[in-house]
Amino acid sequence: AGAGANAGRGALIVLEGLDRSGKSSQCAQLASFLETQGVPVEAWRFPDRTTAMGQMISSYLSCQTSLDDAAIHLLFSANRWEKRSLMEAKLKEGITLVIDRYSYSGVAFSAAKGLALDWCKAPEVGLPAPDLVLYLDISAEMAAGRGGYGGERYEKLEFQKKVKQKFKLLKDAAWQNVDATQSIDSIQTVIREESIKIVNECNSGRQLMQ
Ligand code: DGP
Ligand code: NA
Ligand code: NA
Repeated sequence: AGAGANAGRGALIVLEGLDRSGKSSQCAQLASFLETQGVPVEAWRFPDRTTAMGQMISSYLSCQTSLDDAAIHLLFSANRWEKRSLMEAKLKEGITLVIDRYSYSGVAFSAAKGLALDWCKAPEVGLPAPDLVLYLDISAEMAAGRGGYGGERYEKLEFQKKVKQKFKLLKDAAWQNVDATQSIDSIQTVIREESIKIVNECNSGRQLMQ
């Protein structure tokens, strides 16, 4: 089904979690599933490393450059803002967006460095509000035990423990905890059920929140 077949708007679905929580493969599987159901869908991720700002972020994450904690925080946020009008346009057209990380990572990772939570939240205010946040809940120890930390800046057990503490402070009305210690298939089943519900709600005409 094309976007034209869609009566309402697309849903903004965000997957969040620690590094190695399994988000990226769950996002890809969810987007493919929705496609098979005839839902117009795109899979996105933040940071979007393809833009000029995204390249600066990527260079910071791979430790090729250093940046002040506040400056990199604002750069991550700006990387979401530069996609705002496109996000809004897609949702209005009826396209559902499945996004690997969003403002919640933005706040949790910077607050884990010791920046004040409210200061970290401020630049995120006004970005499109997610309809559903699926938080893949796993301990930092278990995520680290899966191996494959790629050696990027934040991929260290002690830091991930702090990030997890901050994520716990960010639960809002759209937030759903998903037990990410289950099998990949069981996690995907839960994610599909929750996503289909929200896609149908949005499709049936609820207006895009400003
Ligand atoms: P990913 O490409 O999803 O593996 O994310 C790269 C790393 O950057 C990962 O450790 C999570 C972190 N991250 C993602 N978004 C933000 C953000 O907005 N702010 C900060 N400080 N870190 C972020
Ligand atoms: Na990562
Ligand atoms: Na990832």
